[in-house]
Amino acid sequence: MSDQTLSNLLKEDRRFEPPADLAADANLKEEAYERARGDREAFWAEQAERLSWEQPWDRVLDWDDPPFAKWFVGGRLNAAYNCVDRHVEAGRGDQVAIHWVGEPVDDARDLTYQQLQDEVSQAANTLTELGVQTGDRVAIYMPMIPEAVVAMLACARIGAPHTVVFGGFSSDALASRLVDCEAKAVITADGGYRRGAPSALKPAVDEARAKASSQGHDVAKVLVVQRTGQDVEWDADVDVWWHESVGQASTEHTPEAFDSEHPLFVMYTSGTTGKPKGILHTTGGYLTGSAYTHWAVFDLKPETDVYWCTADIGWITGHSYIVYGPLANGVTQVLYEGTPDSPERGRWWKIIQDLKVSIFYTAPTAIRSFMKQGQEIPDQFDMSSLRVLGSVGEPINPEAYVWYRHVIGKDKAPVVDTWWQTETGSIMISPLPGVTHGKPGSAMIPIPGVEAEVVTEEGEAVPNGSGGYLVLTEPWPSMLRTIWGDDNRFKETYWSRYAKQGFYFAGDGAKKDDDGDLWVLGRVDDVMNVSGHRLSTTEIESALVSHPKVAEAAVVGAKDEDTGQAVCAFVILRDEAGDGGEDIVAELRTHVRKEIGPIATPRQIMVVPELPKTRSGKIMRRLLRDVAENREVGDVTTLADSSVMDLISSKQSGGG
Ligand code: 6R9
Repeated sequence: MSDQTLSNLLKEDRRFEPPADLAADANLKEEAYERARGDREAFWAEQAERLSWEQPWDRVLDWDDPPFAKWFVGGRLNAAYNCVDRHVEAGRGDQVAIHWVGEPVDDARDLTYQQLQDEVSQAANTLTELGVQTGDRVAIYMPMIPEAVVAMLACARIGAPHTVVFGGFSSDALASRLVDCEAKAVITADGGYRRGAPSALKPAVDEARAKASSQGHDVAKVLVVQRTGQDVEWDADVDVWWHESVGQASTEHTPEAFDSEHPLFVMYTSGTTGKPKGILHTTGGYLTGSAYTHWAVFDLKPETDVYWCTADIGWITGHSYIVYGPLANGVTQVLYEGTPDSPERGRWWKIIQDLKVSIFYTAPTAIRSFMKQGQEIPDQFDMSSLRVLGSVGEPINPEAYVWYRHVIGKDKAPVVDTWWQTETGSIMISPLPGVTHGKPGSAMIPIPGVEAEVVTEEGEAVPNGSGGYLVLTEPWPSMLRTIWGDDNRFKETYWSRYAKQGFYFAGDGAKKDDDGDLWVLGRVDDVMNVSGHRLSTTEIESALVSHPKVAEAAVVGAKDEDTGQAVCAFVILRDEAGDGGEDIVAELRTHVRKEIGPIATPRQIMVVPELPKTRSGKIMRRLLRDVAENREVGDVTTLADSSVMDLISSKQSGGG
């Protein structure tokens, strides 16, 4: 890391202590860190006790054949029973499990744990009737409706691993996943609502099924929820309506206990290149990790909290922090179908106000877009119920953190910046809101039970004040078990770089500040090398966003004859900044120079109306690099809005 990079981050000296009331009643206390370190396996066994096991394990961890881990060996449990039935058995059947809020205003529905149990049982019976057996894979391609959660739990209940494909993905993306995991069935809907209009899903399933067939894989059944009532093509041999099958099925279903290492789901995540990786998670360890972290990191009080995670279930955050963690913990939560600003910009804040949400978990990209709209909108709502705020998905820049804490949390609700990945299954690095103080921009320290380090190329821990690669140094229960069908790629991608030390390589760059707290800088491939200096895209973005006229920024390293790579920035201006004035580019270059140093000065700054983002809100820098290097723009199929690149490219040819 360059000295400039480090000194800029170390300039961030705001500190927020945990609120006294939260600290006094915190689920975990300071001592948990030491206790976990003293006997990690005992600590994790204690966390696994949160679940109901039909048969207890006889060994906590089998790490005899690394990197292939087995957790809670010999134990047997059913994930759906743990997320639903046991709460009903404990007398909490009438508690609301899901406050579902549809995008059309007033289209809402509450499901109690009892109702959830009935529907999951019905769906499990239907899947079995359709020929789905334990071990078969089922793809789920759905909008954010309660049936999506029911579908996942029904699969878990019969031991059929699900693979949820984000409802906004193309038929191509769906087809490649159907083929890769050889899905026997697909659960979908006719469509869903987005920005006030019905948008179709079933046609993409029809197309994907045809594409899969042409590649030699036939999907046997497609179960279709009627959500919008739009016309659909119907293949009577394959297609089955949910309301005519699940709706009529028996609500009696006895869950079978499966081995702790039974596959629970496959979640596809894009690698830097090549075909998506099917990340495999198994039952006992994953459920332990998601339940424990949800309880500890959000300081969850299941009896009184109303929790809301705005992720989509097509993303790992939706799996761990909408479905498995929260439901295993028996909380009441909000599930929202639509976009943040439909039909009005204050929609999210109104939901928080009306349902008295106390824990709120979202992504920095959403926070920044609200910042851009201005404080007046959230200020119209009473959000005093909020007590913990979470952030996930990318580094949160200090300005966004402080805005989130101040405007949304009223300086009362702490922000937990949670670092983790599809592969880690659950949160690894985060403050504990009642224990750890907060520093804007830092994910702070590994949670109790997790061991992380920042290391050099050679695998040596870096001293405080230095940067390097983020690794996890000990196995953890919710770790990925492999890449579906590709053990070699699993070893190669995550375990080969530090094979000697046995570290898990996360693919992220990070640094330790002078206190030893961690700052995740983003993917290693987002780290630029300019004239031999390592610069983080995140850090330059953060500097740009700290300028009063800038709402959002994305930075890439473009090939440069002189310096190896050069910094290219794309910025969106705040509404009130208008077009920024004619000197805006010079002004921003000076600003970055001042904030970080001359080495970081962007060679090129383009003012753009939008940035290309994936559906999970990550900026696709690869596409921006294409623009910066004057290449034809590559594959845009995983963008949330593929027209964005046209806007940006036209800007550039227009001399923007
Ligand atoms: C949960 C999720 C994982 C990658 C990860 C990192 C980035 C996620 C972050 C963060 C900095 C945080 N990331 N959370 N970077 N601070 N709090 O996002 O999973 O979609 O697999 O992405 O996201 O780069 O490696 P996934």
